[in-house]
Amino acid sequence: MLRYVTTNAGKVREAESYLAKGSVSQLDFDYTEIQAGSLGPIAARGAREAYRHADEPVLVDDAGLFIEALDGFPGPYSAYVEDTLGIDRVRELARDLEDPRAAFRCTLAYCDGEGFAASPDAVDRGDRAAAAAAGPTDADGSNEREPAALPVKLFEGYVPGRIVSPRGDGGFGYDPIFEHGDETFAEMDTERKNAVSHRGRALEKFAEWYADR
Ligand code: ITT
Repeated sequence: MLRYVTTNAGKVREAESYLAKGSVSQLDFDYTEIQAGSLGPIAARGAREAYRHADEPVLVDDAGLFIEALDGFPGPYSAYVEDTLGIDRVRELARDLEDPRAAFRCTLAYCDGEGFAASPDAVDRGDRAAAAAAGPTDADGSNEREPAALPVKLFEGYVPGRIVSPRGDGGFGYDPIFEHGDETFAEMDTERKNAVSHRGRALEKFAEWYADR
C-alpha cells in the first residue's frame, strides 16, 4: 500500500484523482521539515523519515507559494508564514509591490527503500556531507540524527499566477489569493484546479511513472 504523507486533507482530496483507489491511503505523519532554500531537499529528507516510520512505500508532498518580487518568499517557509502572518497579510505585502506575479510549486518525493534510475525525473541520493556533519555513522551508513541516504525520486510541478484580493471559498491555504487565468484557485473545483495546478502536474508525472513500477 502506498502511503500519501501529509497532515493536510486538502492535498489528499486533490491527489485522489491521480492515485488508484484502494492502493493508496493517507499517512498523517508530521515529518521534520529541515530549513532549505528549495522544496526538493525538504521533501527528500521527509520521505526518508516517513519511509523509516511506515516501513511501506511513501509519497511526501511539499509545496509552497513563491512571490517573484519578493525573490520567491515565502517559498519553503509558506506553511510557517500562513500560520503566523496569514494569507490576508501576505496579500497586503504583495499589494505594495508593482509586480503581482507568483507561482505555486509542488515537489513529490517517493521512497520505497529501493534504488531507481534518474531519468527523466531527479533522484535525491542524500546529502552525505550533512550526514557526516550530523555525527558518527553506523556500518550501514545511518546515524540517529541523519537517516542514511536512501534514494528518493522527485517529481515537480509548477503553475504561474498572480496575487490578488481573496476570492472564492474552495481549496485551502493560499488558494483565495492566487489567481490563474480569470479565477482564483479557491473559485475552481478540485477537477479544474488539478487540471492546471502545481500538484496536478507533479501527480501526473508520478502516476505515469508509478504505473510501470
Ligand atoms: P504537510 O506538510 O503535512 O503536507 P502543509 O499544509 O504544512 O501539510 P506544506 O508544508 O507543503 O504542507 O504547505 C506549505 C504551505 O503552502 C501551507 O501553508 C499550505 O497551506 C500551502 N499550500 C500548499 N499547497 C497549496 C495549494 O495547492 N493551494 C494553496 N495553498 C497551498
